[in-house]
Amino acid sequence: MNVDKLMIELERRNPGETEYLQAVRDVLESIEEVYSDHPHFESASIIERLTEPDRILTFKVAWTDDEGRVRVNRGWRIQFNNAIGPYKGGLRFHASVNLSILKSLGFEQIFKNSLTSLPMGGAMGGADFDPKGKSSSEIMRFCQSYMLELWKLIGPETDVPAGDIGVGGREIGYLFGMYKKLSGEHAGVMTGKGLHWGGSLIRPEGGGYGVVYFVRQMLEQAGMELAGKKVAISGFGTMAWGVARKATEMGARVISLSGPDGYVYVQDGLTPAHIDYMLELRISNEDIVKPFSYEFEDAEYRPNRKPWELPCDIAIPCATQNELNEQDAAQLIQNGCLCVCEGANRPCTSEAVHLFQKAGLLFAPGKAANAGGVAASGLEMTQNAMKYSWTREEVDQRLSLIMQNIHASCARYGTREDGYVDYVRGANIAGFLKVAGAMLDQGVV
Ligand code: 2IT
Repeated sequence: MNVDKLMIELERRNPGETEYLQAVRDVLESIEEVYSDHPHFESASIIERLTEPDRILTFKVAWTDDEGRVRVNRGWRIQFNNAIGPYKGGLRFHASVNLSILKSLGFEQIFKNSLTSLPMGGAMGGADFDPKGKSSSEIMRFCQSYMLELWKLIGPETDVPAGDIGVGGREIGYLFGMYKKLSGEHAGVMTGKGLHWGGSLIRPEGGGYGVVYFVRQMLEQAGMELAGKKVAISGFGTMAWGVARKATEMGARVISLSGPDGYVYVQDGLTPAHIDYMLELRISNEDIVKPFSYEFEDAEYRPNRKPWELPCDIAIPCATQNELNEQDAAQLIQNGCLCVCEGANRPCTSEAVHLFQKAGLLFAPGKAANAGGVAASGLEMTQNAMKYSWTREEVDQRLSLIMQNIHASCARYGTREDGYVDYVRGANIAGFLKVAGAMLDQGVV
């Protein structure tokens, strides 16, 4: 495999899609060796086939705001690869959404889902709709209009969307309601559903819990433990909430949260009251963490700054792509950080990742570490198929086991001769081999 040559061709076919091209390059660099070791990958053009999504639906979403004005957004669903199971992945509603970002996320999702060991292909979708400041009725009308197009593409055995940034339980409810109306079926066509209509216990927490289970494994492998560690996190959404809950429960001290306008520093660590308040912030559609400093005396609001300036043992970026750059990485390293684990999808720039690895920090990419979210989705699909619900403990146990297995796969393919585990390389190779093997078995389709 010649990575540069493949990238030139990809750039020609996908001009300007920076995020997507970077996501592909990172995977290609990791798998170069195993690809060349197996000539049948090359002869079956596995890379060329993997980097071209099976299909992309782009559609208009017209809806009426509370003032009676008609608004128009653009919606997408990218069905990337279904070699190992039905297309599976989130929907993101955010002003920044574009085709390149969704393709980068959809591409990553193929490998992430493969790592979970559950039968799920890769997909991603969303809209350039900004939920900030919108009323619940506006959100409902938007979701209904979105589903008017999406429903033709999805199904429990075809494509099973879930949430992502801007799409939580409320939005899944509105989307699912419209799907049910249009299809006439109460089917397991989405995950993240409400508990009383097909949802799974631990799905909302799954992503965050999974990240903490993964960090526990990384530390254990390196002869350390989570209890007593100082943890800086960014974000304030479902992922940050789940991480804060589980890390605190396991005896770590979580000292920050953040929004686009700055971060909140809590010296003694978040308490259950702080963590519960995170849910209120989300429900109010508030995208800044400033209200924490009104609500809690011990929460210090630091506007227009990032939590990566805080001395900490562990950093867990849980906000969005490229939120942690080279300077942030240098600062964390200088402050003696031991471990960086991605809660969000691609929050660390490639330059930041290289710095962490060069400095010998433990670093885990989102496609391995945050796979607990989609793994819990997979467990929701299983329960829907059985028309049964597992208890909280049953789901949590399965999730914990899945995260242990993902860690073991990363270590298996990513451990260097000097003993350092390159989790990026391990995750990419383990995720890739399974999908590539399935594609080979299934012929040219
Ligand atoms: O990034 C992710 O893995 C998700 N947004 C969850 C996807 C899913 O289908 O649960």
